[in-house]
Amino acid sequence: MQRLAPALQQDDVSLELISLIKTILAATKEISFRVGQGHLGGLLGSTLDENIQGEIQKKLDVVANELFKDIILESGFVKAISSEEEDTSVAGNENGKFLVSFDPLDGSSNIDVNSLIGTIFSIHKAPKDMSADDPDMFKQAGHKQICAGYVLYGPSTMLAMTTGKGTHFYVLDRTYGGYLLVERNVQITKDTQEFSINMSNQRFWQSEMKNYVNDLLLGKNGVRNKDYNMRWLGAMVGDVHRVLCRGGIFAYPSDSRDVNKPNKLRLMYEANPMAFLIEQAGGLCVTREGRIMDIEPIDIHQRVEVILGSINEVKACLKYYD
Ligand code: AHM
Ligand code: MG
Repeated sequence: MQRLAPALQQDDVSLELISLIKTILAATKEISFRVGQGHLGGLLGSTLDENIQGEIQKKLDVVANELFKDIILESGFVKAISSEEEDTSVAGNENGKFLVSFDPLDGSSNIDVNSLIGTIFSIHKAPKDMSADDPDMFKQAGHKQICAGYVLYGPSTMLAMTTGKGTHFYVLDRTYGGYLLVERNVQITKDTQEFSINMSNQRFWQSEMKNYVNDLLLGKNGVRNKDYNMRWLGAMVGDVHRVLCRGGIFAYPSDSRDVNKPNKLRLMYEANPMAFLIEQAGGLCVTREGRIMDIEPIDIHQRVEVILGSINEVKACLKYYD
């Protein structure tokens, strides 16, 4: 099996970007170890602090964020980072060529129940003419990403990553201490009979999404003429991984639970990196209004509706909004 650096060279990735990716992955190896310690590591449970989004931080959220931030900033490769757990961007090396946005531990509610969690990251080029402490550097659309990926801390620690030449899977080999390529050019099936949505929010959805999901539930007895299965892990990183592996549709639609917060998922470090991975695997990632990666960001922590997965199923869903 191919090691990471040669696999990336095959995709024509620059040596500087390979070095940054290796740095990011060094941090994920450390997080993987801490996650695996579970109760023994003394890091389960919550802190008393809230992040900028008003969510109580788990102890492991904070530790993963500090690890990720420190390792990446110390490398000197990045001009700044932004994170789900940081109020605003954090300046790095003024001459750094890259910007990294990340969710250090996605699926935080799974931490204390020993279920799936992961780290999501997105890399952009740093503008040369802006200062390292200017958060506006991050206001770049998803289609300008040069690399995106996630590491899933599951039964095996897996990396899904793209640099724009297909989406590839790697597994952390603990005997060798690095990630090995296990699947090149992952392709999402065009059709599916599996959907992933938090059904408990159904009464808060707009009528289009209600109608679409109702038709899925009717199965062979309805207009879709096939039966569907449902899965919801409570961790986007796990749900998206399943979609990449065997197809499916994953949606976190806008809802009316809180008028000040119609969307849950964050554009910069959840939706955009997943969109890059999904599109590179032949899938679609959209809101009702269009492609996620074409959204011009206005804020580091902005939230967005997400509908992603198998191309024909996402298109079928969008028809309800016509
Ligand atoms: P987090 O980054 O704080 O863990 O929140 C994001 C997560 C996603 O991973 C997941 O799809 C969603 O929130 C789950 O939401 P819900 O609480 O509705 O199940
Ligand atoms: Mg998250």
